[in-house]
Amino acid sequence: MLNRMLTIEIARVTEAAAIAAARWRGRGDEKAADQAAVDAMRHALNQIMLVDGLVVIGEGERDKAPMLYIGEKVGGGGNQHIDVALDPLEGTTLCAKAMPNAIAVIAMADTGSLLHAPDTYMDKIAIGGGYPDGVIDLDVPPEENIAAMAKAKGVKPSEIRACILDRPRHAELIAAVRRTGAAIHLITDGDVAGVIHTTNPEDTGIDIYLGIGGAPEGVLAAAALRCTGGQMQGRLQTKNAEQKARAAKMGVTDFDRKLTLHDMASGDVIFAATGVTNGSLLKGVRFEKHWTETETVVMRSATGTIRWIKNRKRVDADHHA
Ligand code: VTB
Repeated sequence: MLNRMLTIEIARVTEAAAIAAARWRGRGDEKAADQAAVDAMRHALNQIMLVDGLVVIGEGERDKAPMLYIGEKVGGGGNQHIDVALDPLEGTTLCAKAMPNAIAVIAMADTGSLLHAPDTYMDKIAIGGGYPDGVIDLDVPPEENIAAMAKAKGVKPSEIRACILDRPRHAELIAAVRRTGAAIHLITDGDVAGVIHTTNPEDTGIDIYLGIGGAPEGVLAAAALRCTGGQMQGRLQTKNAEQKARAAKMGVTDFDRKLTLHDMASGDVIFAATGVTNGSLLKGVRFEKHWTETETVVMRSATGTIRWIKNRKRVDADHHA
């Protein structure tokens, strides 16, 4: 069980990463934005004294990522043992180009309860809460998923709004969804936000997420859906020997398994995201003369609580973390 005090501690972590990244908004330098977010997130994580954490989804493998690599210990060495999945800047390109929906994101969970996803692709399907179990299925054609959802929602298929990453690999998927008459919100990047959008269709205008994106991002999104309710399935895309080897190294044995939400994130989970650029779920960081403002959402699976935290921080405060 996770100490609920972590719900405030976790917000400090994504706030710090988002503020650091936001200074690089619109400057065309993805690497610098990402590095700033990584540094700030790592620093903030290591200030959480109660946590003894292990990064299971991070910036990459140890030999490739100097900081927040998979296997890095984080926290102040306390007795709350947790696994951590993080993406200090999800949507580096969105941030570099000052486009919507770049976020700083992290999930904390009981040790052993997050899928150790390799850095490969994952086929994903997700919807928000309030639908009967099993209404969507990764293994049926998109037309059938849209039809089943529309029926469950009590609307026409043409009233369903899907979100899909705008990639050539999705040409067939996009055509199939269009045949149902559903509307498609194409995104250039940022499918963690894309999946989470399904959990708040009133605000985001998105009912279903479909398509292939990053596997680590899939686990982060699954952690959020564990808290908000909603359904999600995923399947790792390990097309060649190199990708299979990478997955095997992370402990995956059945490469083609259809992963449920609980396969990706089980146990007690806390999730947080802070907006870097403005988006439909979160506002981006605001830098004003005398203060900096952030908007964060913190979710907790144990109680199904979703908190939006607006933080205004005085620029001339005595103490800067
Ligand atoms: C997604 C998205 C990321 O990569 O996972 C996507 O969430 C998938 O990869 O923000 P491709 O870009 O190779 O299609 C990002 O867009 C960038 O990491």
